[in-house]
Amino acid sequence: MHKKFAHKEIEKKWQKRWAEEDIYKTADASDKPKVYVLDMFPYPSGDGLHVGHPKGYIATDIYSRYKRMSSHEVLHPMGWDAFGLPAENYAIKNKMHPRVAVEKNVARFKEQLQILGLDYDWNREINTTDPEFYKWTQWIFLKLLEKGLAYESYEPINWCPSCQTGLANEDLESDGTCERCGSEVTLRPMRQWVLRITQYADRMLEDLDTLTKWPAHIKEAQRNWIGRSEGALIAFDDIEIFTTRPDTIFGATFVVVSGTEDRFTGRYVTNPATKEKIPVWEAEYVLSDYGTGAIMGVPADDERDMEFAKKHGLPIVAEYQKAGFEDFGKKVVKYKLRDWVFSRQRYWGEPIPVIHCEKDGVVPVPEKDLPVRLPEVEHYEPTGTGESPLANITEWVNTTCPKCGGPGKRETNTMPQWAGSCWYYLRYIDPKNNARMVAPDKEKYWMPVDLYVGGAEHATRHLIYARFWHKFLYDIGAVSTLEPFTELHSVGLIIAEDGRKMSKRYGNVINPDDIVEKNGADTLRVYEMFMGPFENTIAWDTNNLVGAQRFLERANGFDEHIQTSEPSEITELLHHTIDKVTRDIESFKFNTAISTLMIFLNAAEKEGLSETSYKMFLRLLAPFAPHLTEELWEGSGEQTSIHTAPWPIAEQSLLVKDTASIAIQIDGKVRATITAAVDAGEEEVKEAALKEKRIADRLEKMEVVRTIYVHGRVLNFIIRPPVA
Ligand code: ANZ
Repeated sequence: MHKKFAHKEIEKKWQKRWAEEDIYKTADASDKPKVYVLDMFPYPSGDGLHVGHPKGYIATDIYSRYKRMSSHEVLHPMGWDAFGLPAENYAIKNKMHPRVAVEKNVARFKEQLQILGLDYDWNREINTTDPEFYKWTQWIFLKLLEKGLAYESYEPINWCPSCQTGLANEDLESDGTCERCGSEVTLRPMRQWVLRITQYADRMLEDLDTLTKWPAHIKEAQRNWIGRSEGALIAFDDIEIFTTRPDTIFGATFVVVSGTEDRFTGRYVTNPATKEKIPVWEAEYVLSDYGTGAIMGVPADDERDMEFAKKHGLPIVAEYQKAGFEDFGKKVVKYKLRDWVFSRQRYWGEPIPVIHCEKDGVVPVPEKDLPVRLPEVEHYEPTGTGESPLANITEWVNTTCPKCGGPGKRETNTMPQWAGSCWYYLRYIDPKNNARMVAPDKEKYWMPVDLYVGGAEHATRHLIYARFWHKFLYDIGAVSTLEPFTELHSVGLIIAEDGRKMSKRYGNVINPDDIVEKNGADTLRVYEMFMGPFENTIAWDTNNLVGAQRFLERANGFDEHIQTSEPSEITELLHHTIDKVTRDIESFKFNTAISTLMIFLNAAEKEGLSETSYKMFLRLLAPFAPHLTEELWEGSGEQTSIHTAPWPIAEQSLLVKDTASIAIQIDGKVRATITAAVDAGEEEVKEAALKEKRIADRLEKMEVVRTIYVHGRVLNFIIRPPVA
């Protein structure tokens, strides 16, 4: 039965009650198993949220509600990543102090999240621009400095002429433009602070293999970004080249060094293998900051070298002798990853906590003097001179050297936007601790983060930096795990109905507040989860939004179908539904979880259901539609919140209908029959088959060449005697 409901009243009533009763408050430690569920925290930009933002937050909300109902202690916090260029550029554009802009934007974002009924424990809210937070960001920097992992350098770095600051490679788009504003960047020599991330390259690479619950594409992106290559350095007279193919040296007919245009230098060098004189060219395709910035050209085996040789009429040797990998020169490992350029010539960031003294050089600010507070200024626009706006505030800059007591000057560069997000997940565990970054017992209980959800664009930025800092914190004994995030899901974009990105420029942005106002928060939540697979990019569709609303209206009228006795098919279907919804939430398949609930509703509307089953259905729907289900739960006579009620458990004996018997063959002969879930995959069936003694015995001394699986019917092992 369709039954409309007053979503505005219901939502207001329950949000107020949940806040009053603080039902989502997380204990610091507990006897229950813990689950730490984390969202990538937003930059509170001036535009507020559009409907794409909450998609990930709704998913983690469902997951954490389900875990809370399954008697876990749940940590699901939220905070603000509010330093850095996005906040500062917004403030400058709107002629507002960045601090004021951030306060305003945070208030707006928070309100937008709260009307969705998300279960965050707001007692643990953090903000990276809060001095009590960035004190610890500065503390980590001091530790990096102490261990020789932060250093000053004068190398040319990426400079964005529009943002007027130096940038790291991770701040560039793949075409080399500034990620923030799209400007062409130039190389500019300047003093900068750099973090020795390359020292962790091998460990970051190796430990990717332990992250079995990360999407393969994200791990692949990190592997490519770190870009480890084993090769050799070979001297062509005074020019040293880097190659991964020293075996091709007899085919090298020219040398190319990095340059801005294709041109012959007029020089010749000797190929150490052939002893022939070969020309030295300059070209753009050789990168100045990779390997040695010089290569040997082997047109026969390298496509780019072939193209270059043809274009400039250079010799091509098709047949040549292969050298042994070891025959020439030194074996080396090179990385694409560069050390992290860590200073910005901008106002809105964490001050780098060091003092420059004429006598003592760079002196770290003593830990007891942290935080080094960002001073109030009138002009915070970038200066463009390569100096930060802080350089003009002499009362702040001039200080005393902590070592000799003589005059000193504060470092005026600030940290990049990524600094706070490198460790923020640790602070939620112990947000008010002013003696430590995080208390060790709490850290041990809550870490690692069990589930992390956010945008795939962070694959080679935030997720690289955070893994680096985490490993460093592990090395200094500040955290107890090697990796910060056990399971990762990337959230697919929601694009506009017209198929374009939602953007003010196209006037196609859908505001979540409007949907909540018109259709309700529960409708928006169910709709966004029902759109399709979580990781896919999907276009907004208002018709389907109405479909989600109808489903909830039917759930609202569902109690009219309650009867004293229930047909056995409905009982069986309910337990199948419990089983499927549970597995689907665990594996982030929210769309199929919702369709399973819809199938049950359809059937039980026709056949009728018991009150017990009705209440189980409400509990299964509760994480998706927390307001409506709470109202119905209360209406059914319950006194305490549905969100703290136990999650239903499927009765295994009622699930038999969902199993199939599968013939297990060896070389085509049936040797056993097993029972497995209808939707079991090949791996699952194989595992079950190998548990059968008759099968295991026959396979024991044989090698399985391959298996053939006919879904739900036959698994055939093709074997042969093992090769000695
Ligand atoms: C000769 C050769 C023959 C190469 C061949 C490849 C294939 P990775 O590390 O896997 O990316 N190279 C070296 N330094 C370079 C630079 N600064 N800019 C552009 N290219 C550079 O690839 C390393 C290979 O890329 C090296 O091995 C070198 O070309 C090129 F059949 O040397 B090779």
